[in-house]
Amino acid sequence: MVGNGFMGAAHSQAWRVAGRFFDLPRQPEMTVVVGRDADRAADAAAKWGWEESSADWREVIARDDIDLVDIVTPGFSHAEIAIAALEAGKHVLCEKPLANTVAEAERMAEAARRAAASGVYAMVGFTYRRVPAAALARDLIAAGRIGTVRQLSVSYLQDWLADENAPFTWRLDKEQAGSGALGDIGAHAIDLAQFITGRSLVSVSGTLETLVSERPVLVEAQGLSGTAGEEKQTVTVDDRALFTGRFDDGVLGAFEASRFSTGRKNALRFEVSGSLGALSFDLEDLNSLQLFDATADPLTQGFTKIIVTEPGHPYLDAWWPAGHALGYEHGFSHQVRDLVTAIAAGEQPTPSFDDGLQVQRALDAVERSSDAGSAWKEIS
Ligand code: 4PW
Repeated sequence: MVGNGFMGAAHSQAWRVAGRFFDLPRQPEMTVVVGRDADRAADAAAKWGWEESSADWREVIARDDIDLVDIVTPGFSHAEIAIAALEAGKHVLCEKPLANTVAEAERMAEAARRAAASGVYAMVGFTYRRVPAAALARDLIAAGRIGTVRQLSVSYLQDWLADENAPFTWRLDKEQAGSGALGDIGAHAIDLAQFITGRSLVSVSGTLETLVSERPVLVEAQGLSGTAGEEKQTVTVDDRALFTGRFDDGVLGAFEASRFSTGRKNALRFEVSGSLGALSFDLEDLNSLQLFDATADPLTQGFTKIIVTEPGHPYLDAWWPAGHALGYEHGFSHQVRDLVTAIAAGEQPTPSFDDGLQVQRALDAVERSSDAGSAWKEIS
């Protein structure tokens, strides 16, 4: 695993746990964790259970005992590491968004296509597809349970930047992160919308805005934020992204991504309305999915809260008895399960780098639209 921040912790837990709950065709071995700072990497190895640590990802990628490289670094380094790993014959799991630019994502997708021809696979980490309630929503929509999809809205709302004295972290730096709320969490909204509906966005119209343009420097990182210093640094990304998107079947979707939504901690939400019903989900209540059945008796109909913890629900067979809830971290274990299962079967895992590239193009189209006064832009 290359990277040892917050996402590194989440991925480490998944690599450790997945094979102990799911019956995997191959058992992951947590060989080396890589970090720029050797001491921090060594601490991460000891804390999260990696056999070794290193400060040199190139040396690690060249090793014969490494089969897969998991990239959990900021976006600016994804392309270089992923392409080198694929060319060295290693499978790759890469955090989202796939890259910082469309050009980088195109090179990554091309490298992934070449590698797949010899049975080496790449996957991008849109983890929320693997939240059981989201996977159930996809199944219900595909089965026609809400009829023809007519409209949807997807928002990803957080508030960790609402305090204007919250420090400047890499997620606020265009050079390192590519974009702000748009790529960091809006990318999840786009992927999830496409995943649950089985449709692709083809054009967008959007607006980006930066609400706080200077922040205190970071002294010590912790989770998404950290402790602030005295000096100031300029924010170079968007704080909030609002856009509408047209899908390939003509449906219009509404999207919002913000890290200024006071009181919303990690609210990835969707509501899909169809001719026979509707579905509604909120990641802050992730063990449930709301279903409205428009064909039911009007006197008793209403949104029904499905508790998504039954053994027959997606991914639930490996976990606890019904009603014993899952958390944020389980999506990462499900991701490991699906990735390892696909690799062992010699199949392309999803979402692929081509899927990641398509999301990257959508992000780019939103930026181009915002620059052009919200003009509609094709995703190409
Ligand atoms: O990918 C996203 C992040 O960059 C996450 O899912 C949540 O928001 C957690 O960290 C940020």
